[in-house]
Amino acid sequence: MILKIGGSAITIKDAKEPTIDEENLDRITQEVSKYNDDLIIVHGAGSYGHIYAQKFGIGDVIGNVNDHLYKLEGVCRTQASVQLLNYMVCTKLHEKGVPAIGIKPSSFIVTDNKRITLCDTEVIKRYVDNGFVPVLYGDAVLDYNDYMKYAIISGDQIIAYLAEQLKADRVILSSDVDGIYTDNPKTNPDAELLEVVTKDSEYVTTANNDQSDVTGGMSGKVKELLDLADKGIQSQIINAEVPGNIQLAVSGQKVKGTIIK
Ligand code: IP8
Repeated sequence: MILKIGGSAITIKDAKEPTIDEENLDRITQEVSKYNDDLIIVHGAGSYGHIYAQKFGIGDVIGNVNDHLYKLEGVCRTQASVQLLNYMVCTKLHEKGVPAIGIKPSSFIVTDNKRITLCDTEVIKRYVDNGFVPVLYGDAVLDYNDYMKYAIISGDQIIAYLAEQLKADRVILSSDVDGIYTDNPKTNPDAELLEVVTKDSEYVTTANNDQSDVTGGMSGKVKELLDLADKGIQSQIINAEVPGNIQLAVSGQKVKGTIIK
């Protein structure tokens, strides 16, 4: 099983600087610890990644030499910040008895035009086979496109890639909303949660303007998951902010949310 823990659930995403949501991290890792079969966790970056990625314009076309120097600093700062978050997530998982192994995506993934092209999953697979729980995350990586040189990959792109390569049985993506709606539930009281979304569904994904999200928020997630569904792997979006949801979902029980197939 591949589980994405949304960055908006474990960090305060609209904070002005990287800020952890201690309470949620503690609860979510506790819920995850109830699962004891093959598992890969991927977490989002929340305020640990998006603030830097946006400030330094990582993934934008590089202008002059000074701009390149600025981007170098940005890649360093983004990587260091999300790695720190990963360390905190893994440490919390260890406290709950989960054999979590932090794996730095930028050390073995290269993108081409922001899509993963180089990524050897053998190490991840071997960790899983030995009973570990690899924990990856959205990161700033090298990109083969010489105009941009660097890119941000979301945890969502990573889960879709790993799910396909490692033939995952189940993919769960937890975020800070219940799922996908027919319309914006904040502005339309008649908006309904869709239990199932396919590429033919009519749905609306909302953006929260207070939060910097360089990887496309919910619409980016749905796109990744619809592509995955096209390859025959269905997934489920659930709300990690609701206590008990992750535990129910990982144990295969019914949870409010949206299935993408
Ligand atoms: O939070 C974004 O990953 P996401 C990664 O899964 C960075 O979209 C570094 C902003």
